Amino acid sequence: MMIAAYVSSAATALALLCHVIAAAEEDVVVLNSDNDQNTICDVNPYVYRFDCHPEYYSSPSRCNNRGCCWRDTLSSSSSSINDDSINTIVNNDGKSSSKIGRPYCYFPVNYPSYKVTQWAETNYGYRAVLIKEASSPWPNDILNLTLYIWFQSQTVLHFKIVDSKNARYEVPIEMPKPPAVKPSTTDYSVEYFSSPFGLKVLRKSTGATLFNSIISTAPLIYADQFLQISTLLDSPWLYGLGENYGPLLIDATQYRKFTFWARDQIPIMHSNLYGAHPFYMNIEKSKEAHGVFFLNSNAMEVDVQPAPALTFRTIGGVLDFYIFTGPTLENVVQQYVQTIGIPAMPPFWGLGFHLCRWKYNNIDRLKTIIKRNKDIGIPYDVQWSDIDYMENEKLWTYDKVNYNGLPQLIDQLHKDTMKYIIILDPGISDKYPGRYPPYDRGVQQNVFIRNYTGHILQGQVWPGPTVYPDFTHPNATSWWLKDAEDFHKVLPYDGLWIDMNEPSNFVSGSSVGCTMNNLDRPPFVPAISGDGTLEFKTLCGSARQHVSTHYNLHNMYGLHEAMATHEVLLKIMKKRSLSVSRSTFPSHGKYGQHWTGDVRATWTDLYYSIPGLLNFQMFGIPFVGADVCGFSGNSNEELCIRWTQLGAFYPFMRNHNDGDSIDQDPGAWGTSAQKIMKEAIELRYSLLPFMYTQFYLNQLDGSPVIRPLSFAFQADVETYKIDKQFLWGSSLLISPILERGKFNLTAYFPSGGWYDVFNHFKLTSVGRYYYLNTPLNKINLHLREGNIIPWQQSAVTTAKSRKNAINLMAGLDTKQAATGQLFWDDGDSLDTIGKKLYTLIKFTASRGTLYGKVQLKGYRPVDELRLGSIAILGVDRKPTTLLLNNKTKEFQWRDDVNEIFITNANVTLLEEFTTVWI
Ligand code: MIG
Repeated sequence: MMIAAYVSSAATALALLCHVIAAAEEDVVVLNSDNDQNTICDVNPYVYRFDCHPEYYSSPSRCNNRGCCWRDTLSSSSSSINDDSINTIVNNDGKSSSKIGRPYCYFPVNYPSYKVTQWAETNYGYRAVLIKEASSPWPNDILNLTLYIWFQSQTVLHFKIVDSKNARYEVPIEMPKPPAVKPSTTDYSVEYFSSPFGLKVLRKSTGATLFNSIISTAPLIYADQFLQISTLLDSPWLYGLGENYGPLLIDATQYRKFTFWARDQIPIMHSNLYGAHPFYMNIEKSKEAHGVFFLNSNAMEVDVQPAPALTFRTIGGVLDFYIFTGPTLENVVQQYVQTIGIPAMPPFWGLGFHLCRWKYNNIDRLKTIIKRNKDIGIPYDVQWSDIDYMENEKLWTYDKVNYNGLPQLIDQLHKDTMKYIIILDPGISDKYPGRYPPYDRGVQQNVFIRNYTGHILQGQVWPGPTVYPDFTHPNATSWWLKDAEDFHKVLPYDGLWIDMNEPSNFVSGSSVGCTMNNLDRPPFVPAISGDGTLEFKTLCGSARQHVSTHYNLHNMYGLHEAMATHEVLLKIMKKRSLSVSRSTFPSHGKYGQHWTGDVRATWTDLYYSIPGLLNFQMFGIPFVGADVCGFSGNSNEELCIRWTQLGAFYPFMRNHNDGDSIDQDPGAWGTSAQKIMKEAIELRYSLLPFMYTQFYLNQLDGSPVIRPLSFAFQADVETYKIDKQFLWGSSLLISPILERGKFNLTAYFPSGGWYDVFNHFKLTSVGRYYYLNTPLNKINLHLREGNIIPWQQSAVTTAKSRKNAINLMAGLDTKQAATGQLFWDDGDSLDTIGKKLYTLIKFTASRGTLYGKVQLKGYRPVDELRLGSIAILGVDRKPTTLLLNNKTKEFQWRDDVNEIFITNANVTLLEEFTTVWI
């Protein structure tokens, strides 16, 4: 492969490469070094043209002023890569679109850039000095940089490029600083190019590219408010770069721009959404995988182009990267999640069914809805209240007129072993000074965000004029706690829902607008949605928070609110709880959960909910769901049925919709729809022991709880793009219907045996698509051979279903073997894993036996963990005798599917048990 890298003199460059291996000769295209405009602009194939004018309105003269090359026609020597030959599209209204094509204005080779003047080995890795002589076209260029490279572990490399002279803003989250390891022990090696500076990280075993900025046509730019670095990818297969709406696989044979700026934005394609997660994974040509995390919280964009390459372009902070070597996708996620933080363990009840809507408007309506769903026996753990429970939308109040009797209703829910969650918005009304303690105390304790002039910034949200807590302020958590505690005595909620925390603002910037300073009018704004300003529908960048400016901290507003909320909930509940947030940032999973916001009640949104949730598995927020049946617009019976069937497999299942659409709770539909929805939710409840065990596994190493097929079948390229099916753990395959009027499906089955969970027939695939008949009441669910699933009968709440016997379904593989496990604790105590207050049972089937071994017996409930039925699927021949714990036990045999079925083993799982069939 050709890489457009350029050296004016290969010999000088090589002389500087003292401690590291030189970039391999064959990677370097040495062009003529005369500075002839045509030669240096002759960048071919054109996929190596990197955008030199990412702002709106590029033109030949603007391009020329930057010393860049302008070509608006295809070069004759272009490759055949599909290209729509357009520059950043400028819409009629002058707004940019993030759909991009080949740039017209691009960097020539030999564009002024940094030179490595020192390269030193240190006890943690390397330290280098990068110097540049000429300034870039962006103001306040920083000419003297220091590069640090830390060999953090065998699989994690960390590098950072900072201003050598002045400290700059860095993301204030806690990152592990493990002692460095010896270069000889790492999976990666590092190379650099000295002029122009470029850094390359390779996989030692294969030479695959993990990071490579040695690109002569993509100079490093490091100005105060414009920092850019490009990297070549090993292959066009990409995952990540969220929060986004679209397919799972990002195809880097196409041009694409991703933007990162937390925004109250209905999920649509090519737009920045509620959260920012600058993390991607790249599956290499050899099918191994690595990940790259850009630790930066400023507004940014990432260009994808078919070199294939990525360009990170941010407007603040420093360049701070982590590289994870995998080599499996699963390993990459584990390494990333362990770096940003293992998620909070959810309470067991959180896995139950949640019901919500905006504008029940009064308690009678709320009671009616609760009743009609309970009356038809919907398993139902959690009722939520949206903003209409509040008095004039004021935080920490409830409407004593329309919701008269709400505390009593919550008591009743609790008696019925249900839970209750309320919404909170960050905006605090400033309309009632002297009469509204959350505001008055907030002013006293100085916790509100201030504007540039030092006055409290006023915006506008539901209650009208509002001010915004600065959750980075040292007083903020205790201020938040006081109201949360007092209010909990009034309305004993069990969890909190933190909405609007991008933060959202109905007036842009503030009620008096923003300034014209460089934080509100930076020299460059990424192609974010809205009117091209940072403050659109949020606060001014120039606003001041305790730790830094809002310009720097904006993307972390939701994270900081979640941190405070998590702490508050711990203090009040002294148990596990939920704080479900709309805006998120890396490390959020440690403090809370997420839902994907205002999805529409459409089939398209039903589909994209899958890649959406799969992405958050990679971002370390495994407890995530989309609003079942859709949030905005009227749902309809068929859509709501299919959404409930899919939602039954979301880690977080909540039916919620907006105030102006028709009712969509299960009880709202016709009786046959109700029945199908009930069956879907019952199926979910019956599988919760298995799902809960996935959350335990997530605690151990950050593994996802649901997975794309590619995670379990990385050798099979066909799986890379599959995002209409997914796995629970790595053993249950969900193949939902995602289209209207469709009653059959072609679903992919990776190579191996798959048992239909309902009829127990085995499908043996060589890795191809199969046709599945799927009438309206059917869910396609397959158990991968070699796995044992614990499950139990559903009940109306998880508190009740937890008491039911644990049943086992074992799908034997061709060697008559299978394994599985069950994690069990009381469901909501803190740190049961650390304190060993749990029970873990491993199940093994092998050559005519199936047994359970207790690994740890830290939780010994008297009324739980009885072993009920056992189904053993795919047994090679009909046994004559079956022994359970050495005693003959009656069993049934199904000849058509070769299945042993024991109706009720009736032994405790707290002791070892053995089944033998002869
Ligand atoms: O401006 O609280 O995403 O779930 O129902 C809308 C009302 C505010 C947005 C949330 C949605 C919630 C709604 N909220």
